[in-house]
Amino acid sequence: MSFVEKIINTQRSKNSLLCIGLDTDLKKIPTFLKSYDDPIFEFNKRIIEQTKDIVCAYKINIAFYEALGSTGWQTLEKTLKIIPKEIITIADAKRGDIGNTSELYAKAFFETFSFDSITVNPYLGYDSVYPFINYNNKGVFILALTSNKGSSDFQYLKIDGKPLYQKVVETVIEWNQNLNCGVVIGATHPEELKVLREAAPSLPFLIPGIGAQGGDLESTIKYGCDKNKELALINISRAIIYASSDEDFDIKSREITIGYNNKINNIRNKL
Ligand code: OMP
Repeated sequence: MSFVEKIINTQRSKNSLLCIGLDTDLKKIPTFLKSYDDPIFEFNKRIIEQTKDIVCAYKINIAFYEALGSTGWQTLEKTLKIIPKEIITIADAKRGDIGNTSELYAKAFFETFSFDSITVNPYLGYDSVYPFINYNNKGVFILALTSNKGSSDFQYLKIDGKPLYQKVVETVIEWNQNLNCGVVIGATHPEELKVLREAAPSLPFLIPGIGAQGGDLESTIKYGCDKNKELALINISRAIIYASSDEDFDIKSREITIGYNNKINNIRNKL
């Protein structure tokens, strides 16, 4: 099964385009969890337990784990083990380096940690991305147009009359021989999202920026989905996982997740 087929199967079986971001920060989790040996794992476990039936993916932002040193890597490993196999795991690592280094990054995230997919920065070009896409049953989400303010510094620069982000998307279509590539496009850029979906009708789009960053859900779904109303993975991190700091924070996160899922599916039904 190709990576794109795995996305489609999971989105259909869960009836969900939602990806929860496990950007788990010791400073933000409920205080009562701090008496556990591994508070971050305890937090992730409860969020996963409460949401695994209503999401298609979990995106683990590696920064939040590597900042903790060796214990962070252990927490990451334990978290990955409790995510059901049919759900897509994304290592949000934003890697990319000269070829032999990228080979080891790919080995780290695809073999040592057995993630299904990774985010990759394309700045170093094809030979830096190839080691990831060469794992043909693993997914590679390539940064095209990021959600942050600084996206305007380089990504909008024109090359042969086209913005760089568009050139990236067009190039990823060429790189996608194994049907295992996708692109990252911020929900904060709805007009650009529309143009990019027209240019790339069958690429998976990982779309962060809903919730804390203020992206508009309606236009994100309308413009980000493919013709079958799928293939957009809508990532939400803080607005879901930090829904409450009470003991029942996980129940609250479930309620918020159901709310987002219903809203997304209502918008899809009207497309
Ligand atoms: P929230 O704003 O809390 O929902 O988190 C967004 C998540 O998506 C964080 O893990 C970011 O690192 C990530 N992200 C962006 O916010 N913007 C981007 O353009 C790309 C990413 C990403 O690659 O996931």
